[in-house]
Amino acid sequence: MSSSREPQKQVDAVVIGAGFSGMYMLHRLREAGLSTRVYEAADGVGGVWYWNRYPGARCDSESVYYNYSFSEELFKEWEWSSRYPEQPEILRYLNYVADKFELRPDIQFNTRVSSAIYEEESNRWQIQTDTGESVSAKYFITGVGCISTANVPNIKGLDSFEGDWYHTGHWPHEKVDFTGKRVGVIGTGSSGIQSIPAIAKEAAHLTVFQRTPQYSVPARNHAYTQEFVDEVKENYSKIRRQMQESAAGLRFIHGERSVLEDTPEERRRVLQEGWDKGGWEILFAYNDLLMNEEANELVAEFIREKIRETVDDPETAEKLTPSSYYGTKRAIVDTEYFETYNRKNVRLVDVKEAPIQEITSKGIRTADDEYELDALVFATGFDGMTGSLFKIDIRGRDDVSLKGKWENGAKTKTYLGLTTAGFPNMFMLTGPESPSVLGNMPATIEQHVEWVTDCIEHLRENKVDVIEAEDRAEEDWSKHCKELADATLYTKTDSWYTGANISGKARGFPIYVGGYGPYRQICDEVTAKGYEGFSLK
Ligand code: N01
Repeated sequence: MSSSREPQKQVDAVVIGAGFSGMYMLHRLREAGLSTRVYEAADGVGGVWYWNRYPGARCDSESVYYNYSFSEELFKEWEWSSRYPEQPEILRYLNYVADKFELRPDIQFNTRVSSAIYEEESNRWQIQTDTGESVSAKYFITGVGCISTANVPNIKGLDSFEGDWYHTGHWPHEKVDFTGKRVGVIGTGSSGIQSIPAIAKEAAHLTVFQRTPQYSVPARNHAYTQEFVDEVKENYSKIRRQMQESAAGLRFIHGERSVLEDTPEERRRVLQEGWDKGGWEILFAYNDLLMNEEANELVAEFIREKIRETVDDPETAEKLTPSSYYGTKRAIVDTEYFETYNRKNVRLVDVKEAPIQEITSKGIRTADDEYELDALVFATGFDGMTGSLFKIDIRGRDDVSLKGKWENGAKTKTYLGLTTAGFPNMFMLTGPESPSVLGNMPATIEQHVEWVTDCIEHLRENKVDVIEAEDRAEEDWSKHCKELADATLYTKTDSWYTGANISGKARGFPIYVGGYGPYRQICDEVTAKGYEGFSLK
């Protein structure tokens, strides 16, 4: 093992992560002529799609848009089977991409980056891995994902549980067989709502431990027709442009009117049409759903009625009915989620009413009952936005750590969500205060990767050694992000977006809510103005 001052390897760029972002970053940097090393903790590519193998895992953005669009050839040769394909198909796609662009030789698997430290004298990043390697790089780029650090809540007694337990975000590679078992699922976010119907079909009995009910709308997944696939492929350029200009990096355009402008009859027609089409149609049907409480309530009530209509037992239906805003947590799309509670082998336990007190050797004890379980599934989410960045000891100028600079998860300060002052030549793909998780991730990733590549090419062509966000630009950007978020209902809801799901994490909203299309424009303007807001030396 070498010391950080005597690196064994010298490369132009180190990238962390071989998911959607790290893979494309590698491809573009290699094309630009940079020697690049990618470090990946897993033994394969795929990022979140490598780890999230739980039953029922599938994408909630439509497959023909939830993929890379940088290569027309790739876009046209890959065939998606359905509107919302399951995780194995998405992982197959990412492996196909890795092979097609011959990415694997520059990815080091089974290797976790433990620290990345900026060295002032050499103006290089010294990177250490958990395998004892040391490498020096001019550019340090994180592609660690926004929701990749699993949150297993600290519930007393987990160690004593005699059955098997799993977290949805770290699912085993081999099939987990729940046949004949009494299974408990804690959590009813996207992961819980996808896995609960699938587990219920296999297990002898399923107990769902719900703390907060969630809105969910049918996905209405279906196989694609050849006609649709042909239409999408023929219109590749147009679709790519539409996605780039849109608010979420998808083909959805927000409705032009307020929910309040429609008569009750017209509103019901619009919402019913959205419900029948499935997916995020309702979320995009109007222009003020996420801004106006009254507008939101009208739409929320429509979904509540659907829950009551779907669930046979009125008491269970009531427990499943949210009272919060719709869409301010990640809007969920499901396949027979509420219907699952009509099965005889499924029971709902409201743990807000009777909180979980401990996990025992035999199951879960709540304030008013005990539930015997053979297996337990934590669908309890992630330490979002900053969790994976903070797992790495990242230090910039004057040995200041990223974690220290941001104090805690919600006090992030970035410029454009791509860079942060005091951390020269470091870029964060889909970092905090970028549109990232509010948009279609592959689209937002492509924009970041392309911006970073253009930036590095500019630096090399102009013999600039250091790029660094200016304090003032960072202050302004963070303030702008906060003002935009505060004008919405997002910040009035407890969620992983706000950091409320992690105990001790301060509350904030480290995501740019101004829309992906407008964000692209801002980034392009910064470039056009000679990297305005950055110091270039
Ligand atoms: O996590 P979540 P997730 N006791 O944080 C509950 C993406 N994703 O993995 O709401 C009891 O949303 C918690 O309860 P509460 C997507 O962006 C996408 O489901 O905090 N319950 C909540 O019900 C998504 O938003 C896809 O009161 C506890 C649940 O656990 C993000 O990942 C699929 C608890 C966590 O919900 C995260 O989704 C899957 C405790 N101590 C995920 N702690 C698709 O593309 C937490 N909970 C479709």
